[in-house]
Amino acid sequence: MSNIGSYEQRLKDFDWSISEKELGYKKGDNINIGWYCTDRICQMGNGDKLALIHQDHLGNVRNFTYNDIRQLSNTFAAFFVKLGLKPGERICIFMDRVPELYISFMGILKTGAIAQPLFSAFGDESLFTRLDNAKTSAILTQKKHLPKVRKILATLPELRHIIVIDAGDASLKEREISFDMEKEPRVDKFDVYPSTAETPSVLHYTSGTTGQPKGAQHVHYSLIGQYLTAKWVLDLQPDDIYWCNADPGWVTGTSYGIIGPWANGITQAVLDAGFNAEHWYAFIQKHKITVWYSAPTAIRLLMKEGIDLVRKFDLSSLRHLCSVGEPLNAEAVLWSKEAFGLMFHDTFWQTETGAIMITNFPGMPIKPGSMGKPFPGITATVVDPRNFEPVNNPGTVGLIAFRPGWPSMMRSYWNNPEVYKNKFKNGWYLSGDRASIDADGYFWFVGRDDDVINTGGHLVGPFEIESALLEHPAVAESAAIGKPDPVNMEVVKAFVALKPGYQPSDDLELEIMNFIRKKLSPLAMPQEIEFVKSLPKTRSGKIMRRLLRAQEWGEPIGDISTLEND
Ligand code: 6R9
Repeated sequence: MSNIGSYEQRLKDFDWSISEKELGYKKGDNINIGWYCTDRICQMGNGDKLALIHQDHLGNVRNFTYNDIRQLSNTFAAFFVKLGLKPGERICIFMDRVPELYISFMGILKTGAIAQPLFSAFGDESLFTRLDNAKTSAILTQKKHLPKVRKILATLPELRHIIVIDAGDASLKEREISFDMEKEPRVDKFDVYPSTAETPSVLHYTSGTTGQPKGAQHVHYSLIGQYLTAKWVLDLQPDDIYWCNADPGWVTGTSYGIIGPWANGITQAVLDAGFNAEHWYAFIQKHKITVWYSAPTAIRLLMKEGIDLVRKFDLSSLRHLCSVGEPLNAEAVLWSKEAFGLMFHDTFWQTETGAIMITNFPGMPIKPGSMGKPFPGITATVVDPRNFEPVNNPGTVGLIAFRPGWPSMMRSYWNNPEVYKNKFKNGWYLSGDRASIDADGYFWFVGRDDDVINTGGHLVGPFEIESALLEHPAVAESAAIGKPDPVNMEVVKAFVALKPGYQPSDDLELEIMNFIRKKLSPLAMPQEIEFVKSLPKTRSGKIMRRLLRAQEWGEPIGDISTLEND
């Protein structure tokens, strides 16, 4: 039996107080995510339970119990206080996925400071923009990333402390200080900052389509949403071994790679290594992963490696699979059923929403290619872009909109109230994505608003074109964009990366065109297919269609600081 039970019943009875009650929280109480994810689990008698199974890129495994992460996060917190860091100050986490990342995140929250996680793969410029924007006071990092911090230090006067977690004998410079979590005397008791619902917790940067990246500012009350969505959507149960393969530089890696599972007292496994299908399957097999939260880009890379590889491993521990970050094409859902005997459950949400908003719930019939239905307590619709009124017509495409007021919603964009205000129209929060809703209430993703193609006045979403392309056996990845056309304003152009064993050729292009002609309307048919080795993606695995588009139009490419380039 899944945690959510009957979706219909939950919809009827729903109130966020369900989550509050389970967490023992009442309006006006103190609520500190750091305490809830560590101390509370120990108080409930689970101090000896494994909180973190950590595997590094060499295959070394280290285990941490809830009591370990409670004490070690206290140790971090006490150190931050000793340094003079105050509640509300921003402390950046700039580390690979080492245990210190996960544990210091809790330590920061316990002091009332704001955690600012960033991808350790960022170069010095991307790092600078975000530290400068947030006026960050301290940064936690590893020796290997120190040169990037040193390079920008002179222009960051507010950055008082550079905390190096693995300095060893390395000689440190001005403002740098060593802190080795394992060597410090453990702090058993720490007075957790008495944060309340609206106390800021996490500052998560999202890459804007143009200009500066925006920092979505969250609060401790977000826990109410993250806890319950982790329980009902990811279906986390006491004996699960859960794996979220997202880096905490991306919101998925914090909301569901730290807070969600730990607030539920679940054992989670972390693999600090890049994508490699064989290593990933071996990781699932070794740790007997039961629940896996992944992303379409990763799933498509696994598909590219083929099903024979899957068969070399015993993956029978898997019980529930979820996906986020990009539209999950029907073909990928059907493939996962064949490969793992389980369908990936799509989940839709954003840095700004803080938690899952629309999803295929455990036990609910999945319509492959659909994102599913709103989480109970979330009022979701699609609105007409002209008047921001709900379209109320099955199949009509509009802008995905949510009624503000859910617990984990961002409270502002850091230093950017104007852009924040612009996200709201006619009483709705606008996600910036397009979708339609069918007669059964299932949401169908169309594309990001900026990525929609306008051909002769008709709007075509890239997802339907890409989904059709991905059904062809030669196609591993695809991106559809609008390219300039003197008659139709835009026509569709598709970029395609092929699976191993296929070579680009005119014949193959023709064959793919003929294949998709039967699936797409004439308007959505690409005029051109360009074969590429791979597609430009963000560090969170999102295809950067606007980069391909800008190249096609000869326009400036905008902010590409989150571009994956290794
Ligand atoms: C959690 C996260 C948000 C944007 C969002 C949309 C895209 C996310 C999706 C999806 C189609 C899904 N997106 N989930 N598109 N289907 N299931 O990804 O946050 O990095 O802020 O990105 O990602 O375009 O607006 P974030």
